[in-house]
Amino acid sequence: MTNKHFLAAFLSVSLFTFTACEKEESIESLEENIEQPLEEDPEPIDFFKEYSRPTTSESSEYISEVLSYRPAPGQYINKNLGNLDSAETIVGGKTGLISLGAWGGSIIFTFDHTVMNRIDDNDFIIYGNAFSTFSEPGIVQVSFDENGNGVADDTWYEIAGSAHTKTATLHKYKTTYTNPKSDTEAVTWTDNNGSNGSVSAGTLNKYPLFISEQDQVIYSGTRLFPTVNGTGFITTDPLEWGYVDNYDSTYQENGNGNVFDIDWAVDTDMNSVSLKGIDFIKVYTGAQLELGFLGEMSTEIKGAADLSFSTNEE
Ligand SMILES: [Ca+2]
Ligand SMILES: [Ca+2]
Ligand SMILES: [Ca+2]
Repeated sequence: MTNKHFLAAFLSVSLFTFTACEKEESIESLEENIEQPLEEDPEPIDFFKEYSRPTTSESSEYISEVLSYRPAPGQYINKNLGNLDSAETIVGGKTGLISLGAWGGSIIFTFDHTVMNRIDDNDFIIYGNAFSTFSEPGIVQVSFDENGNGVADDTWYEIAGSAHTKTATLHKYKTTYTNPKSDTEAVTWTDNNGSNGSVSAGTLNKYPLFISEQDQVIYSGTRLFPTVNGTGFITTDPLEWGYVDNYDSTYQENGNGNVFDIDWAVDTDMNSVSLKGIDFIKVYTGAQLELGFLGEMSTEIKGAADLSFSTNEE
């Protein structure tokens, strides 16, 4: 091979290598171009867009259905104020009445649409039977039907009212009620805080009929400690805001109801959560108190409404 030939061969090899490299690079950059859209995060599923139920001209501002009624022991729960028929009276208006019994007794209801979280505004109202000297605060939880199955089996978020940050308030609280298997005996309870007590009001008390075959029932949630005054003539002080059946500062002007902002919802560790709207509302009695002849402190509900329907708001 002459020097000339060698040079020519060397150049052609180099040229080939160079071209090959260039080709490789261009294949790589092509691949990059192809892969790029795949590397991006897939569009996250907007569960709210997917599953929220919009309001239509047929929609009602009031409760459309009671999904669950699980009262705690109490004087009314197996009587006129405590059966499923009375639970149904809170549907479609605000003149029904249902009693939830002692601490932890609950009801879950829904509307025929998703209740939207209005910006910087209250979103729904729950009507109770409190009066100025007598409040029986109930705690509210809200939930969005995030799996779209129409069932309240999704994450619950509690509305953290004014008393939720008080030191006396017990979070992640649990109470076990034991079935006395007798209509005339008090229903005893123990809690996860080492306390115990009973729900008793003469012969009126009964263990919830819906679990009359069950030896025990456990309820969990947050326990509030409202102030009770007097022994004979008993009065109870309202909590500041954020509870049902509670004579707070706007209760009367709101037509005997308590207003709620979905923005008050928190997770189980009391961190604020952001919800666009909710499908299910749960209310449970927030206190465990014996009030002499009045019996147990028990939250009552007369109905609930979506505030976005109100035309004459202040
Ligand atoms: Ca709101
Ligand atoms: Ca669901
Ligand atoms: Ca009441």
